[in-house]
Amino acid sequence: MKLYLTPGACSLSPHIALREAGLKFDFEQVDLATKLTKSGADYRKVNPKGAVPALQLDNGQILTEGPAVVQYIADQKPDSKLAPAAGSFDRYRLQEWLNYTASELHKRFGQLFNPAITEDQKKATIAGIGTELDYVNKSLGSKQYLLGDTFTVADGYLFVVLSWTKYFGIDLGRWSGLKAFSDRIAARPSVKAAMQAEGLS
Ligand SMILES: N[C@@H](CCC(=O)N[C@@H](CS)C(=O)NCC(=O)O)C(=O)O
Repeated sequence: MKLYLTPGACSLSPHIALREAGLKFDFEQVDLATKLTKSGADYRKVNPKGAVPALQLDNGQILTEGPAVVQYIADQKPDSKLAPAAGSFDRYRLQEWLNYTASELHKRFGQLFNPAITEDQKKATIAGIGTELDYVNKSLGSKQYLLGDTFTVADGYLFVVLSWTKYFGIDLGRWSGLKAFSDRIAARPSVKAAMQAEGLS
């Protein structure tokens, strides 16, 4: 398998999942500004949407959309428990978190990464993220991970999105549960290895 990624972007989530699952994979960096891969290839030929992540399977198929990619990875190694069994109620709980992270949190951060954002829009977006993080912090409560005692791909994705707070002066310390969660995930060997491989540590 080959993962197309951009250091520190949402592609870090499937990168962590691949390492958690212990799967064999290569990766190639994508420059999101030029849409060129590190080897100079046109990334739009891999993913016409131009966004990372994209996972190229050994049979040549390309899978995109982070929540789908991480579930695919998890299902390659069911014993890793990175995702509850398909069809179980907990699997829908996982999808609930993946979808919330993608469509609410990730999307809102995406607006902040847009250089054309005005100061007023930025303030409103940061306030909206704050309200969402209040909700996530409360839902997490005293649990170690979003689904309870077991790390899943939803935790890896939330960790990556939370890591973007530092770029916009959002103090994660405001939410003690989320700060502890983030520190807990950052200490996992797979996360350290993925971050090192992406040149982030
Ligand atoms: N819907 C996609 C969105 C992925 C996404 O927003 N990727 C960002 C990096 S975190 C990106 O590649 N942005 C550049 C672009 O879309 O041109 C998914 O969930 O995988």
